[in-house]
Amino acid sequence: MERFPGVDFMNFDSLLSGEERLIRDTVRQFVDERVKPIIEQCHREARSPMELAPELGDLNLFGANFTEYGLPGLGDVAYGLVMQELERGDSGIRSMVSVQSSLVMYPILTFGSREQKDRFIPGLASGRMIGCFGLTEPDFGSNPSAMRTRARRDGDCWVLNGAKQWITNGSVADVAVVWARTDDGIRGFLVEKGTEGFVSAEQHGKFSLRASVTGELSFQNCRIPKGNILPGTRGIGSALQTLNQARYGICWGGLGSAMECYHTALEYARQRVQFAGQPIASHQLVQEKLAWMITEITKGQFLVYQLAGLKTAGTMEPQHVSMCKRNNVWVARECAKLAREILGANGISDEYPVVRHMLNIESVYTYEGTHDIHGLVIGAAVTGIPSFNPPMSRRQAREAATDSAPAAVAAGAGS
Ligand code: TGC
Ligand code: FAD
Repeated sequence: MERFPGVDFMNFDSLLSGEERLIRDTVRQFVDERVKPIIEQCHREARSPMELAPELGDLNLFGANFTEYGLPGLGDVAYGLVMQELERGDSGIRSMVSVQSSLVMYPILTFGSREQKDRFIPGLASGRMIGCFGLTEPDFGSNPSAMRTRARRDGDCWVLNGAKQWITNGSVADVAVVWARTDDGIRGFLVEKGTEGFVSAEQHGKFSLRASVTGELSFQNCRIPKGNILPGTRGIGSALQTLNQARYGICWGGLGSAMECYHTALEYARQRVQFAGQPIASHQLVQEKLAWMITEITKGQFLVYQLAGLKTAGTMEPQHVSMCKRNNVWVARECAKLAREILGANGISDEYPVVRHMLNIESVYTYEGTHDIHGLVIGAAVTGIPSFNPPMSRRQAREAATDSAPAAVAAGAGS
């Protein structure tokens, strides 16, 4: 069994404590021994290796950065290194852990009642219970604030109507954290598998994240007990606060994917001989590609290390996470492309991990906020001007400043 030696051009390891290195190496070994031998087959069969969930639970990797309920309370660097190593195995494995930890356990621990925590956290931590996070809808991806899913209070119940799409683990989850519009703004709800009026189905035909289950959720007069609202949720901000946690993991995860592609390309280039008995690694054009990859990976490492520092200090802002997610996933995407070129025809074969990472990264580039949406978050932070909505004409802007704006817009007034 080949052991992954790590990618460390500028002695990044010197910044890590002995404990952080130990945690990283434990997960690295798990990935080499338990993920790598099965992952290409899972990818071929479009099968999520859910059998790994209890093993991940036994390694305390679900909710690893929380402290309640005996959870290990890993520091932010150690937690990031866990995500890095898991995503080196496959983005779907990192997704399995980050959805469960950051998108399900975090909102329950942060916004939930004591009863909800007692009921769900131990099962989720052990990997014997699976959770999912339903925010995206068929018509609302980048703009979840406009969601249509509704929850209406009726006696001792909440009644949900609507649909969610592209939900990681959606069709296998025991409990779904679902965001819905109420008379009191957007709130989070816990919807349990088997609840009448709640149906989930697997989405097929994905050419990316094939080793991860993606599902759609539908709610038709689905009645859930009033105690299943997450009482601390207040508007879309609670969902976005939750997303920050998962995006933080992806910032590190992207580096794991990039490292695997870089390492594979370097080894291949050293061994593959073309023209006059020389390895392709001896050619300047190949070296330039490797130099680009290792430079960007190294810059990405120092970027996330600083992000971890801000998170630990409590000064991490959403735009910091956006910069790191946007940059490191883009680096991973470019590294996958360059590695694939270096591998020639072998670059499109699943005998090597590169093409799987190349396909996976398209999802990672899109989910948890697309590359461009994160660019706009950074743009809004530096200019003070949010530009998510298309600019209005001067006339629309004038009308928006008056009370007659809705009527004028409804009447078709425009540029
Ligand atoms: P906006 O008006 O800007 O903000 C509304 C309120 O929320 C606050 N806020 C945040 N709070 C914490 N963290 C953040 N990142 C926040 N961003 C905004 C904001 O301060 C405001 O608070 P208040 O008190 O003033 O009301 O909201 P907007 O509706 O204009 O949205 C902005 C935008 C476009 C950035 C946001 O909608 C966005 O991030 N869109 C991307 C959607 C997204 O990322 N979806 C992910 C779905 S889950 C997923 O993909 C899981 S994949 C998992 C896997 O398999 O790994
Ligand atoms: P759209 O929002 O329709 O965007 C399409 C394009 O338009 C993008 O390029 C985007 O950048 C661009 N665009 C949109 N608005 C603007 C703008 N204002 N300015 C400039 N460009 C813009 N969601 C969940 O809730 N839970 C999950 O567990 C989950 N898991 C997922 C798993 C996978 C494999 C995938 C692929 C997606 C998952 N998602 C999940 C959904 C994901 O978060 C959304 O796909 C993502 O937020 C983008 O939404 P969209 O696909 O509807 O694209």
